[in-house]
Amino acid sequence: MVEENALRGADIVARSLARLGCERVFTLSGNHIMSIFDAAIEAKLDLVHVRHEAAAVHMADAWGRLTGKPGIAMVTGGPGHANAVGALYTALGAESPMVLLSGHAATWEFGRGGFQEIRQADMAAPVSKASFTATSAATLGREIGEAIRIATSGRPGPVHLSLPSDLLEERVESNAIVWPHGGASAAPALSDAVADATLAAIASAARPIIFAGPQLSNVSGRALLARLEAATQTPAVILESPRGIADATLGGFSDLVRRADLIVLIGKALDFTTKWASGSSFDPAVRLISIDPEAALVERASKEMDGRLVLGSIADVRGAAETLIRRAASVKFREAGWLKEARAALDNRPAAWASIVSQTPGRLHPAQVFRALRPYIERDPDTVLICDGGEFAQWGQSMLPVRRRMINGVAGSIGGSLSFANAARLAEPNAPIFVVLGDGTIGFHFTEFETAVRRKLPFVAVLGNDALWNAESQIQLREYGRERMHGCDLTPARYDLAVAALGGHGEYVERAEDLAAAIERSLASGKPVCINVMIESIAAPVIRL
Ligand SMILES: Cc1ncc(C[n+]2csc(CCOP(=O)(O)OP(=O)(O)O)c2C)c(N)n1
Repeated sequence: MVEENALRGADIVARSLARLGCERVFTLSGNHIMSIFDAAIEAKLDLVHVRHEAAAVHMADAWGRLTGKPGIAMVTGGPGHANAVGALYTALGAESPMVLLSGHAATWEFGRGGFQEIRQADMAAPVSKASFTATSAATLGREIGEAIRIATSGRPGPVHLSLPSDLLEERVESNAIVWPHGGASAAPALSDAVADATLAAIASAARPIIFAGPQLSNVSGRALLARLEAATQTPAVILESPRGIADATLGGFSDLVRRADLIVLIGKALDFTTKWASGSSFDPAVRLISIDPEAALVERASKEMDGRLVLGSIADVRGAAETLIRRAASVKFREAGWLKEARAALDNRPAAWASIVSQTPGRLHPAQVFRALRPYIERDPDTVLICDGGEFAQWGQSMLPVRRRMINGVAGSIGGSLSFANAARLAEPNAPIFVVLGDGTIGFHFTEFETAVRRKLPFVAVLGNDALWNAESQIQLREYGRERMHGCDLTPARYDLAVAALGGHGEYVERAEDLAAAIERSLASGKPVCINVMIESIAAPVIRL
């Protein structure tokens, strides 16, 4: 307990978070941050403590993606920070509004070989929007506010702030404390003139396509994009997978992209996922429009397109979409033929998938798993679907409806899903939550099942167990030949029993006809669940028109 007329730096941090509406903190304890744990009692912060610092970041990332509000992760200095940093990579790719608060050696230890002292801000810089170290106890609140403001403004993303332990212990007179101001800074609005020029380019194109990024991948973003598609008669597609235009979610779309004559990027980087709109996947004459809150991405598009950028504009993504929809009402667009063709390509799935079965006794084909799972994902529009891993998850992405979905994103970083599920359950006490993941992937943060049991966070993880890191194994098969496949094998471990041992519920499935009952029992258990489904090792689906 501290006297109210003089607060510790730690109290300023905890109360600043509470003032800014961040009452939940994903964390793992450590010397440098125990003062904040102590201060969290008066500030009434809910400390969700986990089993690896990266899991705390993954949870803050998922919280940011699902709620649109900043997720907060807090870890100790040195090794705790180092463990957390890797997970920032995923949050950066997903453009997730989140803040990593890391404890840090005391300021008087800087550069002197202090306990767990390392240049933390430098370490986190490449994987965050901003990365800095607090400079005084009195201004800790302002710096927390600044970190949150940067994370939630413009193109959202992770921000790191290190908190030296002596500043957290220091007492500051209440009249000297600089408390944070809330709020994000809005990116500029798309001007009517640029909106009209964009719409004119779309109207005069024969086969335009709109690509959006993670900022529109939540429920409201998808609804907005659907309205933009309808208003402009132009296929509008989210690219959020590292497989880009070849993402199994997009059916046979990659074959159709080749014929596009105009691509409009709205909050989507011109990067490897778009194949930089060049090469054999694109018409060499295709033109581009880039609308993005980040000037550097508009500049990149201009440089890459070398004269084929019709226009670029720095603007807020959602506002831009709304403006385009509003002004599209007075524009005449082409007949619906191209849009119909594009939607047919996006919905295209081989007819054989409806009946494909395993050739291996005791193992299911991934298509059998997702045929059984589909009705459970479909029956509640609030269902959160989390896909993680390689080939098995790709089957899931292509066969399950996309409404509220989280995938590892353009970062292509596997392993976050069990943490995502925990955060999703905290954000959504009642929605069904399913995870689809591979047996390699489940190992990264397996003990998050213990967090889930401890915090009573039920979800159902459907594990495709082929005793293999199959995605990489498929690369070896393709590139180097069957006889050179090695280093990717696993055991057919009983992950279901391990989850039961941690206090959750486990199911083991070797036959397709047993899967539905296993899902029913899992949902009825009210516990965190692993359905360990033995599957054949099948390559990810490739859909051709
Ligand atoms: C953090 C990270 N490490 C490694 C990889 C490379 N990688 C991508 S998919 C994959 C295999 C996943 O195996 P599993 O979870 O069993 O799924 P499967 O492909 O067998 O369905 C690996 C190792 C990655 N993308 N991210």
